[in-house]
Amino acid sequence: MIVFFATKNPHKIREVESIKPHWIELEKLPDSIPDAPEYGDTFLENALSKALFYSKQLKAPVIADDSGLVIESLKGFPGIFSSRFMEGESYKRKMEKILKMLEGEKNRSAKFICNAVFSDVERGFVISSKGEVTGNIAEGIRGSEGFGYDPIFIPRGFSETFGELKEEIKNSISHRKKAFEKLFSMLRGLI
Ligand code: ITT
Repeated sequence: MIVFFATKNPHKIREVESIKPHWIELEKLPDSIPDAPEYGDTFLENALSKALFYSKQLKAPVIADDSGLVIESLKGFPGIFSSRFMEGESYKRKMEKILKMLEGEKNRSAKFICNAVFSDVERGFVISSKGEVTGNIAEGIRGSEGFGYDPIFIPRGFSETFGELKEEIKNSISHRKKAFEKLFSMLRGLI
């Protein structure tokens, strides 16, 4: 089954390429397509709006992912603003800012959340799933694997950050892995 991945983030495509089953073939969005609106208050609302917007535009099955880093002692920040926080600045600057906000904080608990959505306006159905990976925010920026906030996130059970762990390890335990594994398995039962 050919499915468009409604994302402009190449790192997400790389990860889902390695997570997806063989019967799913991922197609990139055409360059000419406008950006989907992202006005939701939750990861689910944003994932739904991306998937529905592109599936209507393309008249084809689409998957979308809305995800982010949720830090307990910052009341869930950056959360749905993970990408938009300090927009235009490098992730190094964004991570430095977060580490500064956590200076002296003992509670470093955090999680990555991913809401994945499949939408097919022609067949007339939408399904969604959620994945989380819990862990802690490191004391410094470590490693260059992955993307975004990976170099400051230590998944539970490990001492390395996602920036230090090999991509196969991240892709076997991540929020994205859990969300898309469930999504594809539900989809398998429906088509
Ligand atoms: P699309 O909307 O085009 O998919 P985006 O990167 O803007 O791309 P989101 O709105 O879902 O996507 O924002 C996700 C942000 O959350 C992402 O840019 C990172 O800053 C952070 N994030 C999500 N998953 C992550 C991961 O696996 N590792 C590190 N950071 C992640």
